Amino acid sequence: MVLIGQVNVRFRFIKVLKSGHKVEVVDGEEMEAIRKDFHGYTTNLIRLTPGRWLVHDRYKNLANELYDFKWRSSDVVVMTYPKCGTTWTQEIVWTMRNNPDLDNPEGATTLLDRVPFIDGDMNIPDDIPADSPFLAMSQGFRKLCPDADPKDGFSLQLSKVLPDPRTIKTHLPFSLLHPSLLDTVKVVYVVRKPKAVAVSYHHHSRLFSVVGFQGPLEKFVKYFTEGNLVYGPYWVHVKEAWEQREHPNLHLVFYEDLKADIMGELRRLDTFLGTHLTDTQLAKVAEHTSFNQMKARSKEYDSFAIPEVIQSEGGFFRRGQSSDWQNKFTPELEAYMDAWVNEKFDFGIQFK
Ligand code: PPS
Repeated sequence: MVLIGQVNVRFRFIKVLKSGHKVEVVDGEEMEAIRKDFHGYTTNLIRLTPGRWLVHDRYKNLANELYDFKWRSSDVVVMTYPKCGTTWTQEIVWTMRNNPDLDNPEGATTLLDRVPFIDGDMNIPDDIPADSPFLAMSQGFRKLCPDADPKDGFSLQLSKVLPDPRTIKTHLPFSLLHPSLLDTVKVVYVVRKPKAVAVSYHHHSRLFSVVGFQGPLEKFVKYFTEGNLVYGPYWVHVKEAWEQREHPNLHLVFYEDLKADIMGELRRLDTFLGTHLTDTQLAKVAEHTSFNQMKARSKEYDSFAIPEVIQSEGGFFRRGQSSDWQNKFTPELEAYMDAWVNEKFDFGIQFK
């Protein structure tokens, strides 16, 4: 039995995945209790062990396909736990590789079409209406997969047919993907200070009705620190990447470094990606991917968000700062988080 927030949770074993993870479903009364906090969870959650990854029920049907996904050597994967700066980094990487002079018309298309979120389909509710703005959003999917049904998921289907060079986003940890991943593709892994991740994830979970979190930051932090949010324990996710940090195909980025020295970080990325861009091109990339510019041209991210939350707290592009968490944490909550960070992130990483 595991404690989720204030809820006692029992799991029911259902199958083993190709990755070797045991799938246990969280259902019945236990799931009902979680739904009291997360109003958008219309289907069950499942737990994958080892790792205690918490994912949506739909993941069990996608898991083996994601594990066996045919990566190409020219692929770049942007991997992060939610809210660490994925969207920013995927736009940086795509622009460096595909649009360094800002003259590629593709640069004006929806980011999710250019950089598919390969495991994103698990977040789409089964009962989503066919005319939902979310399903209508992917023009790239409609163009490249004209005969496919978006209700079968569009991110994975789009990822498969996207022409080279592909840049692909994932929130999955290394252990749920094929062990040969890093020997096949380049991976950019982004980490962010845990307090900032918690604040941003809390906002995200209130902003989107498919999550529908109801409650204050304190309650959300409890879920976060107990590893009981979708995508599971942050510290295990980061640890798996940290252990691979010497691998030549892994590039570790701190969100706070991107904020503090974007040109320095772009130069490091340029070396890693082998893009050979000039400083003039890198400066253009920095400007094009700045918070204000991305917010202004990515309105679709808020098309299925709750308007009242956008009004009071901001939309998907909320603050885009390193230290905004300081405005949200009480001294007590900060002390609790500091003790938790010291205990869980004991493998050498120093957050900025
Ligand atoms: S998601 O939903 O998991 O993919 O979210 P993710 O993109 O990983 O993280 C969202 C946070 O990143 C901020 N963001 C940016 N910061 C700086 N510059 C740019 N260009 C940028 N784009 C997105 C976004 O505002 C979220 O952070 P918070 O702190 O909530 O503002």
